[in-house]
Amino acid sequence: MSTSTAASTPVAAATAPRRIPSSLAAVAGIVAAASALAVGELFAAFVTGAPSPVAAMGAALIDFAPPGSKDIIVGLFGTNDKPALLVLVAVVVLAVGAALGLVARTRPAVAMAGIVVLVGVGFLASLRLAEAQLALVLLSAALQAIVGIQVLSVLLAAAPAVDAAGGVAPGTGAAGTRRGFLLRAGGLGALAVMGGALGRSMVEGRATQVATAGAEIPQPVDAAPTPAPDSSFDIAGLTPLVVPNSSFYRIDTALVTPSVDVNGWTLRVHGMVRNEVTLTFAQLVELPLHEQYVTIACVSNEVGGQLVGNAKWTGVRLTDVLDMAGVLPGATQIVPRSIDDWAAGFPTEWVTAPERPRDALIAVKMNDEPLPAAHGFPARLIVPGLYGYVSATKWLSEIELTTLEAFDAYWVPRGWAKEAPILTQSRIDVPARNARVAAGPVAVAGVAWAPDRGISRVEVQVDDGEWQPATVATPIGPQTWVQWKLAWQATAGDHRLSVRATDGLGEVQTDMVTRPDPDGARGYHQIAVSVA
Ligand SMILES: Nc1nc2c(c(=O)[nH]1)N[C@H]1C(S)=C(S)[C@@H](COP(=O)(O)O)O[C@H]1N2
Ligand SMILES: [Mo]
Repeated sequence: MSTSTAASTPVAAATAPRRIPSSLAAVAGIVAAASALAVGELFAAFVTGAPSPVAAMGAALIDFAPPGSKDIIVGLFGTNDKPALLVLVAVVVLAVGAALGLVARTRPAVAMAGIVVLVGVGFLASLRLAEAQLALVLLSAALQAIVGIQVLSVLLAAAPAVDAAGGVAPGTGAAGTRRGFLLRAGGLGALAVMGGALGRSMVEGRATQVATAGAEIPQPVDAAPTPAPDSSFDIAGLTPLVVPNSSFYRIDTALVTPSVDVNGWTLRVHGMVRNEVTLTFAQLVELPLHEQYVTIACVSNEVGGQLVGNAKWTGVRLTDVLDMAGVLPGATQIVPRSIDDWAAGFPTEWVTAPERPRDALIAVKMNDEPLPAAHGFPARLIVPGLYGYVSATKWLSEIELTTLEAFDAYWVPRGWAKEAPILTQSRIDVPARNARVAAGPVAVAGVAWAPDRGISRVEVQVDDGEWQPATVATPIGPQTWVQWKLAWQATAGDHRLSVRATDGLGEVQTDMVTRPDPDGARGYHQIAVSVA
């Protein structure tokens, strides 16, 4: 009979399992996951109180990361660790989406449940954040799940099915063509990418807008003098004495830069004090404003690294605010916390000891501008001589007086030292590492720092030769770095340059090499140079 082949085909289709090709199923899953992510980002962009699920998952990753992995993240990605982490989270989510697409070929219900679980992870991560409001986070998660499930169903229905032999199974009714599937998947995928990117850029953009608005800051009572001409050298490639805000290093755990409305902002001083004090921004900046140059550094900075910078800071003396509250005897630790609940912690003695008082500032300006959002708007702490993680809280919201035993700052239980004064370090900026230079006089120059002991000497060694004294520029003060330079008579061949500094107390920088954890990297910065 002429119908024999037509009649046999449905039988074959019914016995051999018909499936969507795995590549298309994976694409369907990826597009579904991307759509759910995009909904989450857009929701976060328009509704405060529902944080970005991608950022929330990244934050959870940072928080649950084992000690030392901050180094790995910073090391791998430099100061671009945040975007890289967000990309990593998104890639993992899309990979899970692809897997769910494959599962959906045989067990659609399990795949749909998988999407709910995936959205649920973002939901739980979001709830950990300070700005999260349960109802809004729940609403966002519900929308993400609905959209994810819808997109997956639509794409699966649009995909062509194949029989066991790989041929397209005819007479399957709902199943579509490869072309139709790809058009739908491409369209929905493009929408998801555009929506997600728009949401992301809106979330990031908001942080910078708020920061530039509405902060009236009076003039300081003692303006820091402009550094004298002899405090810096004019050498191409040498780090500027004062680092501009736009190129200042940035380190923090905040995946989304906190955007603080200065009008609602307060600083609360509490704990072991006679009277708790709460100041609005206007009340804070009515107190005498002081100005000083201070070099701050990150404990994660490798020898020769860039996680250190010097700026002019304007702010209220920490001790003025502490005096308003009246610190009780026995309050051995100062714990400054941020609006995103990050905390530093350092000995009260560091800023109050009469024999060595350090002018710690509650800074509101950086290089004559209101603090940039990335550097802690509207107020942060700057404590001369201590690494950032124990002292330099950005987006400051409260200062608690407690004991050293009662509380450990954020990074301490994660494997970093409880007390962390900045180690003496020096760096060669020019010539660049592995540079090729012509024989004859070559300018060697860099920076050296030991806040707040100051730098008394910098020496350079060529290969295994004598240590030669470098010319040190006039320091602005003991709490800032100095530039140094040396005219080197370079001879042909490959050479190694080393640098070492001596602090203001006469102590030579140690050559004992250590890793950054737990209390800062030690050792001399050395570079290779070839001279022709
Ligand atoms: N709120 C908050 N403040 C913070 C941090 C943080 O993670 N959160 N990181 C600290 C660390 S480790 C350093 S080194 C300095 C860096 O300051 P900067 O980004 O302005 O250079 O900020 C400190 N203040
Ligand atoms: Mo740091």
